[in-house]
Amino acid sequence: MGVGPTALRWRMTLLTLYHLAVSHFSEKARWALDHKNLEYRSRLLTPGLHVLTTRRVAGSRTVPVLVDHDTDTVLSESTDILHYLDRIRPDPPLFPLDADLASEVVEVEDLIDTGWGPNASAYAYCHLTQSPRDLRRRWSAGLGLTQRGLLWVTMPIINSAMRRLRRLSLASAPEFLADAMSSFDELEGRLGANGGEYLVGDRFTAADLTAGALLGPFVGAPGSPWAEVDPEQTPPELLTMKANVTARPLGQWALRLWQSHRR
Ligand SMILES: N[C@@H](CCC(=O)N[C@@H](CS)C(=O)NCC(=O)O)C(=O)O
Repeated sequence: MGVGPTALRWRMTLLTLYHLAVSHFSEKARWALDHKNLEYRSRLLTPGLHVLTTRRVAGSRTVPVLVDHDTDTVLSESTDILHYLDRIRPDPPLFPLDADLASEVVEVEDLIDTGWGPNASAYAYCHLTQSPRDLRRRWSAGLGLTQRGLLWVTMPIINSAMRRLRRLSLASAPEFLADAMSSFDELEGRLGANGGEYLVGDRFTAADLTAGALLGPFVGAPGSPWAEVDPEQTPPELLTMKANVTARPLGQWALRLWQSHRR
């Protein structure tokens, strides 16, 4: 039996990425893989039900998860994925060779990952979970028919579980926003102090990639999974946040980064 070009390509692909279309941490891993020009097999999961897969594959709850079948490596933290990709494909580097610059990159990346990332997302979901129907429509992007059906059935349970587990409510929203914006201010200060082109040093690093990916949903960058969001089905609070973020130097910078550095 002959082997077609598709089958050949699958057999040569040694990396698999488990991810969610609208997840900004997943975007961080996708951006890194594309930046390194690495081919990978994409496993797009169904939101909520993704845990069944991530627990089985990586013993963890969140996406992204990267598997390198060649070395039997399983990674379930986006930062570990970036470091790993730098090891297996050093060029172009994401972490500088200079030790001082590298530790600054790690520090800024951590600020984005733990400050901006989860708080901005929690703020968005405080509002998005008010309307499970609109959220389901948003989450359906990129999914096949079966996955959409599963989402349709499970959405009410997932929506209320998310609200309970992540303390998402209209009352908790302002605190998440304040925490997100304090990291945003700090990042913007660092960008300005470094000359306005890159967050650390004088070239693109993991810090810039992380900021670009995690700011993606909040600037609605053209070409990103968040570009096509319908303003009619978006809570006004999120439209206001997007307007505020994109009016600021860091938001403008993120939009430029998507144009100049996102393959
Ligand atoms: N520290 C993790 C955070 C990943 C994360 O929070 N992923 C979110 C999507 S953006 C997720 O999987 N949420 C679903 C869940 O918590 O069950 C990383 O850097 O990879």
